Amino acid sequence: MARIYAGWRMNRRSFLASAAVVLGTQMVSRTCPAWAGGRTTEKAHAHYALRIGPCKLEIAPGIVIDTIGYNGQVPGPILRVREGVPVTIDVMNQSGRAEIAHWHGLAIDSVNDGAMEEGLPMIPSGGTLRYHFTPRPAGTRWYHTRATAGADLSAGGYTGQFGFFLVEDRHGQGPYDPQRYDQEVFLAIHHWEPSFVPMVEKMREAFANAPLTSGSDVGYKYATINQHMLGAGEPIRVKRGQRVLMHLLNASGAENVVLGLPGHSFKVIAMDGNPVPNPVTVETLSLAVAERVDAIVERKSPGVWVLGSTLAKSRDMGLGIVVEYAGATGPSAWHDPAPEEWDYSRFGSLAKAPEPDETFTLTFRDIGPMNGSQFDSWTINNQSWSKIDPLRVRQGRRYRMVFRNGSGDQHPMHLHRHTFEVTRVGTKEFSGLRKDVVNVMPLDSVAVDFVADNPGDTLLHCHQALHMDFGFMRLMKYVG
Ligand SMILES: [Cu+2]
Repeated sequence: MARIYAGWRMNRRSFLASAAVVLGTQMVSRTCPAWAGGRTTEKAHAHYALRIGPCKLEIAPGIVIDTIGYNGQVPGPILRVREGVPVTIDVMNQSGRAEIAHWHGLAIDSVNDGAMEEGLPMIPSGGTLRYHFTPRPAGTRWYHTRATAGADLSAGGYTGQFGFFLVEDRHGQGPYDPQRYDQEVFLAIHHWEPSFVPMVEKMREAFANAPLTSGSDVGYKYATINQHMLGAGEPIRVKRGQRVLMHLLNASGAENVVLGLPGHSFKVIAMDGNPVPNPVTVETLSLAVAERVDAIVERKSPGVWVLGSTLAKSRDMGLGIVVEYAGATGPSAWHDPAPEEWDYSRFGSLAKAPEPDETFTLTFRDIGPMNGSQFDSWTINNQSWSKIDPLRVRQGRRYRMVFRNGSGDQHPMHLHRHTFEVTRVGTKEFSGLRKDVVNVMPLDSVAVDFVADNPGDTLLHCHQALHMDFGFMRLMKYVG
């Protein structure tokens, strides 16, 4: 079975180079080399090394991005670990500024989680930090920087510091049954060269080209899937009848996306790495910042197609990748899919979730620019980070958080160190959809339930960098 980062050609030399970096050999590169394939390991490794450093990324002929990546490559190497088997990761910071790496979607302790708000100091430039933890639960997780960018759009989540972190189950499988697919590809989305765009312009543009897919004050010049802009990298090569498991990750700093693939549909089997109760087939996939979708695509329409953004402007920016059937030739084709509303409830179960022991109602508001910033500040119940009271929970109790979006922006809400269950979107109640990020649409409300089962300080925040960095965070503390 092929298991590759789509769009990358793997050869033995580059594979060995990658393996050497992973093992800690000094192979410092200032350019981002062609992706060495996802197979940094065939089985669970006990020890990884990641080097954070500057690199140049040629996303299309003549278009070179200066950024910061892991091990001189973007995306970073796919880390494959096994649930329950301890892993050590040495993170060496050669970026020239303080950094921190976060393991997203894992139920680990506060110190190793990789968030300074939970107590882990930043790694100074020139320093190395050893993380040590036992990964769980199994599923498609990821890792990324948690450095604050603020108004510096060349830092933090705007850089190339992201990669897949796959937690195989205890049998070394998966995270999904390999009988269900013939080929596995990893697709990480990112946007490049951000710049400040006043919100009013974004709104005007959005209304002219529905649906609203961003509420960001940031515009971009380019977008990539893995290392390349649409058409610039190797296509995903498929054969008729193949079932391809796509692991999709929105690793953008501040941009939500909607994707389509003409002539095909996506059977969604997992969200944020957790199998969904109801694997529905859809025409388009919505991925807010930090969300993952694992979907099986059955290859039934021979040709050369674009898997890409449903917005023409975003595809022009590069947001897509070519899918090429064996024997097919010619330019890649795009057709607009029928409009489809992204509805989390379709993937859940109709059974009602148990009542929580306690409910927190959290209202989000935009309070406009503060302290001379060009970017708006954000509040949760009228308080902003860091002057905000923590939520207090007791171990073993079940909690509900009701997110009430009092703004015109979308907010991908992320809870660290826990998996929550989405139990209501708007007026639709459901259960069983386990996630670590949920996107709350403008003026909508969403309820998520979780069991306080992992003591230690825990960060709750919007994953949109411009919101997170301007007040939209709150700590949860275990008490009693
Ligand atoms: Cu937000």
